Amino acid sequence: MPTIKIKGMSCQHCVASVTKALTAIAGIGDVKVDLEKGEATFTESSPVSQNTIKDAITKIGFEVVS
Ligand SMILES: [Cu+2]
Repeated sequence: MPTIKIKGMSCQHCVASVTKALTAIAGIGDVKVDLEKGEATFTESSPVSQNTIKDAITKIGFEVVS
């Protein structure tokens, strides 16, 4: 299961925004965001490029750090 590190999340509202943004990407499902670790995990039903994910996160004001 892919895991990404996200910088800038501080509350459950951020978690909800990130979850929504990731879920909206075609091919990504079962998104789980861990606020304390600053991580998101998800499943891919089809390959999704790192850039697509980074763009979606950057667009809502956070940063993918790995
Ligand atoms: Cu927040």
